[in-house]
Amino acid sequence: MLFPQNNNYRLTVNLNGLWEFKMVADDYIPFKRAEDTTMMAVPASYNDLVTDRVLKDYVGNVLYEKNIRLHNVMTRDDVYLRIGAACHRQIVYIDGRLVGEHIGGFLPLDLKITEFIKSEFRLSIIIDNRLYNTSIPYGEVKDGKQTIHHDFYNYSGIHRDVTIYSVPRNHIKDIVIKTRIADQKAYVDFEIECNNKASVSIFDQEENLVGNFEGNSGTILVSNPKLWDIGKGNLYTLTASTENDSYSEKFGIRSVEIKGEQILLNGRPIYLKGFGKHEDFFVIGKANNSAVNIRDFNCMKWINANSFRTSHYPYCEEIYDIADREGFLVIDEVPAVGFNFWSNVPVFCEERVNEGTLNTHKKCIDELIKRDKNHPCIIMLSCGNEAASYEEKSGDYFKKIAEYARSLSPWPLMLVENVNPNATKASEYFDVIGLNKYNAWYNNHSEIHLINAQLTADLKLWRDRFHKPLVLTEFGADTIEGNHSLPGESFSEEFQVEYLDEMMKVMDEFDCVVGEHIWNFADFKTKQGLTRVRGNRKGIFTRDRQPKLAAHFVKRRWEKM
Ligand code: BDP
Repeated sequence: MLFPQNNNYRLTVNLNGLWEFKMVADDYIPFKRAEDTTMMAVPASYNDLVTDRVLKDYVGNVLYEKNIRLHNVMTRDDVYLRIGAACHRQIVYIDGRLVGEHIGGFLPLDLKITEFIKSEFRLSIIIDNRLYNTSIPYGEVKDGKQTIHHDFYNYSGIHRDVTIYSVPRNHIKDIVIKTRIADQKAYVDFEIECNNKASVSIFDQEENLVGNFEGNSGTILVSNPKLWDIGKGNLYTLTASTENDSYSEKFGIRSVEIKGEQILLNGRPIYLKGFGKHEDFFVIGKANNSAVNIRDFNCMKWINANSFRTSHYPYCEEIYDIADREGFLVIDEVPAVGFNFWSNVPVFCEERVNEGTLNTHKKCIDELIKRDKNHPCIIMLSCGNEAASYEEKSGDYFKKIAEYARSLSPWPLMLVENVNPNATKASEYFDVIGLNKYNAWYNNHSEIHLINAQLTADLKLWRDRFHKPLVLTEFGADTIEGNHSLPGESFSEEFQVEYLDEMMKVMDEFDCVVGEHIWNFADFKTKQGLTRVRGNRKGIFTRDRQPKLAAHFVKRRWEKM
């Protein structure tokens, strides 16, 4: 899948802005223009734009509608509609005719609409925010009530750009780029999916031609390559051209391998410093916003972070583009979250996480790889977060997931675990194990003095059973900014510092711990609950991206590392 691009052969039209909007019944079909609509912003979650509970907590279908007029230039070619992401199911109609649908709230819908359009037409998009047992994230709907088992708000609506774009008939459909490095040389293997014959050129950052090739698949040698590395977003551009099309794709030259208990980038062991994040901000909810993205990267650079995990779903393309440019390492995660109910109810069984869930999970991995494959920033694919991996059946489930992902991509695979190391049936199938640890928070609350012995014993077990690299993918304490206490009591800014310090001291003792991702980069919205006062407050930054006390502590630590 290629991101829409403007050039001599391709044209994109952005449809962001105000749309007609209304809640609609499940059997609603937009045969005619909707009446009694209100205005809605795109991209945005609709939940925090309204002042009433009815729409804010709504479970079901909503309609987004707009009249579109296209320039003649567009209607001569093939025309596609792309919705970057909308939670969670999108059904598209043009002038009342069903065009197609896509399930999954965090990856694009990309539909050919050539046969449906005239120069002027009515575009209706129905968005369904319901999550079921065969969805990822996992959810249940009963009597109109949505239950979720994950800890972020079920923001709903169109969250990323809506675009109509034209491409020539017989256009370039996809470009896959893989790089190998040996003896100061790089080999760039590429495949161009196109019925027409392509010529391929590679340019460096200064736009010098460094190599070319005639043909749709091959290898271009780059001598003395400038490697992509942490903090060094050296990017090359591969341009494929045919008799009637052209597409330019950025890529980086770098290698990632897992060796023993280490992750190697360009042959060197690395240590991940950073965060589990969320796409979450005031008013706009889960919508992509370039300004927020830039602020986030600036905060991450300020604090000396080098990496983050896209917990708990694939983020907007733009975020990976920034990471590519800035030399940030990314663990890309699929939304396989909510696979644990924190009770004795079995999760991996016919009625809950089943064959249908497995198929959705695989489809999502497939779509993520198709979308993200050429980003040098991605060093790993995380296939799930905190599943009930102690259940016997989870082993077979995750074995299939890992095999499937490996058949599609060379990325190392991670599973994020929070179970007892002796209990997991799933970790053995993955290259790197992510560990979410909430010592002195959810267990032995506030007893910081227990962290050292407990975490040490735990990490030893993980190391000795698996001999794989371990990344502390989550550890954190809810902290209300401005709440101070001496000595630190839980929820105070002092406590967060002491807690992190104690956890990090233990991590420093283990060579197999190759990364620390604090939970979370910033405070974020969750469903309402007794332990959530205005959401999850484990952020090192507040929701409006200002540092808590711990941010200064972490900044000093990471500066030295
Ligand atoms: C973990 C989840 C994460 C939560 C976090 C917490 O992976 O999504 O937000 O705990 O409770 O269980 O803060």
